[in-house]
Parts: sequence; C-alpha cells; structure tokens
Amino acid sequence: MSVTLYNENKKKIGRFSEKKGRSVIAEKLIGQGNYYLQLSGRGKNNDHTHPYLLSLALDTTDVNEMNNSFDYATVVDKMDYTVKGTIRSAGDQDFYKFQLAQDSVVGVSVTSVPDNIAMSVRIYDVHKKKIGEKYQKKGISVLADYLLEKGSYYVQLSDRGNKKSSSLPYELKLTQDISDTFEINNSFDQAASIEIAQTVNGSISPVSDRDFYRFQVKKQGGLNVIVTSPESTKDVSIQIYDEHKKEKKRFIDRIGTGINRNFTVEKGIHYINLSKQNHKERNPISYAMKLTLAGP
Ligand SMILES: [Ca+2]
Ligand SMILES: [Ca+2]
Ligand SMILES: [Ca+2]
Repeated sequence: MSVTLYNENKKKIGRFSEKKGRSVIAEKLIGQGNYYLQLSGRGKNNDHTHPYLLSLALDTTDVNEMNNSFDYATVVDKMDYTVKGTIRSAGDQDFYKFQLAQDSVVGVSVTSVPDNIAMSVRIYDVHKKKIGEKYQKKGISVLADYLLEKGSYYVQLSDRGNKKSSSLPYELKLTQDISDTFEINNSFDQAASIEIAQTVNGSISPVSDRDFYRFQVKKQGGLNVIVTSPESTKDVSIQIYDEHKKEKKRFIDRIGTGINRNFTVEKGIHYINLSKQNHKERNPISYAMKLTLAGP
C-alpha cells in the first residue's frame, strides 16, 4: 500500500508506503487547510476485493505549531517562563523569537527532552544569521548561555538527526541576566572606560565572557591591581595592554583569596581584561576591582 498526501494545490507533500499486506502508519505536520490523500497499490496487478481501513487522527496539542520557520516563529515575550513544545514529526523545526531591551546574558534551557530526541539548539540574530549552536545526546537537557546585545533573536529547536519524533513535550525556558552593568565589554572596542581609584563591580558570566576596561594613566607610576571575589575559588586571568593593544602583563590568580599585583605602567591609555581561566564554572563570578596608581 502506498499513501500520498497532497496540499490543496495538488502538490505532493508526503509519500508513505509499505510492503504487501502491511499497514501504513505515518505522521505529518501540516498547517490549517485542505488536503488530498491518494491510496494505491505500489505495483501493477495487485488488485484485491478485500477492503482496507483508513483512519485519520489529528493531534493539535502543541499550540505553537506551525512554527517551522523564522517567519512563523512563536514569540516568547516573558523571561523565566516555561514554553512547552513537541518535535512532533521527522524533520520538525520549532522556531521561537525573543527580544532584549538591553544587553544581557541570556540562558536558554531545554529540559524534559524525550528519550529518543537528541535536542539541537541554534540561536540566530535578527538577520537570521546563526550565532550559536549546542546539542546533546538523546534525552539530555541542553543548557546554553549567550552574551547578546539588545535586539531580536531566534531560537531553533530540532532533533539533531531530523529523524525522530515524540508526542511528549520538551520545556524551553529563557532567562536574562543583566547584573553586570559594564556589558557588553568583550573586546577592546567595547571596553568600558573606568577611572583610577574607581571601584568596579563586574561579573564574569559562564559564557565566553571577557571584561575589557580602558583607563588612563596621567604619568608613569606603580599600578596596583586589586580584584576580590569572596564567593569564588576559581582562577581568573588578567591581562594589561597598552594603548596599541599590546600585552604588557599577564597573570592568572585564584580570585577568592584576593588578587593584589603591582607593576610599573607608562603614561597613556591602557586596557585591562578579566576572563575566567579554563574551568567550566556554571555560575557567574562576581568581582570588585580597583586600580590605584602610586607615584614614582
Ligand atoms: Ca514542533
Ligand atoms: Ca562580564
Ligand atoms: Ca564582558
């Protein structure tokens, strides 16, 4: 038996067939509208007087369908809100769209992943350019963080092999962290301007966060760098650059015990960069930093 599905324009959109005497059981994700089904024997000379039974069932439990493309993305307008969806047929793609009013660290968590689905999560910017991708083995939650500038973004969820399907819902949740007010400061060009003797409260987020600050030294002297983070035992890498972005100093210290370093700097613009050092910390490392300058 062969079963062919057509849309209302008589365009074939699916074909399912089985060997002689076998039932055909198939699923297809389709939007609202009119359709045709064509049933036939696969070969010639196989007519039979025995009637077949045809039944159609409709599953409309995933209220977000059909969100299979950017243009039909389901809008998620609340953070910390759980959205349920299903990867309901082979090749199903679920698109969601969200907006950020300010630069943020956005957490994307997909949990309750059905046992047979290897969940794939992709993030796109407003121009539909992919900016991140993460996936897991079958049945495993995907947790990812992204440092994003304000604007609109898309999340795409799918089975990694585009083959599996489940009627069980996954749970998608977006979270937003705006605690580091100096973000986004991940490059020299984005460096936040600070003053000597200013106390800077920042945070190194679990993503590939780098915190760049720019400061001016009015005359050559001894720079003292103090960074403290009482709650963290992790190693942090600190780099100092001159105004030509040339590295002048680099050290890796355990932040929890308090970092306190002194060295001589020339007059002029300098940059300092803090980042985490080779560890998979799942929590943000909040820190306080103060630079002071002693005369020659
Ligand atoms: Ca779906
Ligand atoms: Ca940061
Ligand atoms: Ca940063």
